[in-house]
Formats: sequence, structure tokens, C-alpha cells
Amino acid sequence: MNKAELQDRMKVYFIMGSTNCSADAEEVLEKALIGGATIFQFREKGEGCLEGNDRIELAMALQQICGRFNVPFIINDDIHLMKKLNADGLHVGQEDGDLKEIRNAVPGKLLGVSVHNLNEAWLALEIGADYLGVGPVYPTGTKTDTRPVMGYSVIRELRDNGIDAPIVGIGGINKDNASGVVQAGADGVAVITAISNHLKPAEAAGELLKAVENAKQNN
Ligand code: 3NM
Repeated sequence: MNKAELQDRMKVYFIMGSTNCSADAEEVLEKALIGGATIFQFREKGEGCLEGNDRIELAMALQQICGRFNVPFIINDDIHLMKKLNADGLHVGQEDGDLKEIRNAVPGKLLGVSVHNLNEAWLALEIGADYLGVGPVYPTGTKTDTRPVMGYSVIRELRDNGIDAPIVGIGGINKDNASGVVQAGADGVAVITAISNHLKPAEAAGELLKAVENAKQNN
């Protein structure tokens, strides 16, 4: 995938695992993709999450759904699972290990890295990250161990300093505040609950896509 295609894929970056969903995870994903989510990350983490075979089986089912929609399937922080499923990519945070080693372990796959400042962004790009996740933009109740809320400032700082890699903002993003993230310089928004907890995930994804595309047109 070239950079322009990846930038396009960042528009509505849906992330979830079974514990994030108010309904069946497979149904939620299918509806999100019908509504217009452009990329998906499987993140089966936290209290009550699936383990062992159940986790692998859910990942495989979600991967199949992504395949039907031709949407990239990314695995959060689990090189072993990524390789087992031959997923499209891996997303890691700053605490998930040595970035250079991780890059070398998944050649040819998409690699996303969560960053929180300019220095982390340069280091991630230096080792060959394909895109950056920046957050939390807004307060989020979904992940408890986040860095302090940063608003749009870091996204803007990265762009002002010449970073032109694909960027998604993350943390507390919904259809009403998504446009500010794109105006600050992000290519799109990464969300969990705005879609996973919505009664109508297709509608939620569609509204996010519309908000992002409108903001891009106005940029
Ligand atoms: N990472 P919601 S915030 C997985 O700041 C994750 O790096 C974050 O969930 C970061 O869209 C976050 O429900 C949770 O706020 C995002």
C-alpha cells in the first residue's frame, strides 16, 4: 500500500475487542464496515478479555469479515498472533518493546506506532513505522493508562515540524469533535467506543467518515 492509500485508510480507523462491544463483536465489525470504517485493529485487552483459543478464533472471524470488505486487518501488540494469522499489520505502543526489533520481526507488514511527542514520532519513523497514532486527543474512559490529554497540540506540532507520515488521532473522538482532529493535521480518527458502543455501528461509522471527509475538504 502506498502512502496516499494508507492516508486514505486512516479516515475511520476502528479499533475493538470483545469487551468494548455492547453487541456481538462480529456483528459490530460488519456493521462498522458497512457504514464506512476504513481500517480495523483487533485489540483484545483488559479485564474480561478472551484468551487462548477463544481469542484466536475471534481474531480469525474478524479477519474474515475484513477480508470480505477488503479492509486492512491490524493486530494490536501481538507479533505472534499477527504472524499466525498473516494479518495485514501490527500496532504497538511505546511500552511494547524495542521498535527496531519489532519492525524487523514483521517485514513487509504495516506497522503503526503510538507516539506522544515529536521525539517519539521521529524515532518511530526512523525505524520504519508506516503510520503514527497520536493521543489521547480528548479524555477517554476506554483506556486507563494513557498519557495526559493533549488536545490537538501534538498533531499540529508534528505537522509543523515536517512530519508527513499518515497520522490518526485517538482518544475520546466522536462525530462531533472529529473535524478538529483533521483540521489539526491528522489524516483521520481512531475510535473505539464511538462505534463499538453505538446502538447503530453502521450509522456511527458513516457519521465519522462524513465528518472526516468534510473537514478534509475544508483544510
Ligand atoms: N489508545 P475511545 S486512547 C486505545 O492515547 C487507546 O494512545 C489511546 O478509545 C492513546 O475511542 C485509547 O473509546 C482509547 O476513547 C480510545
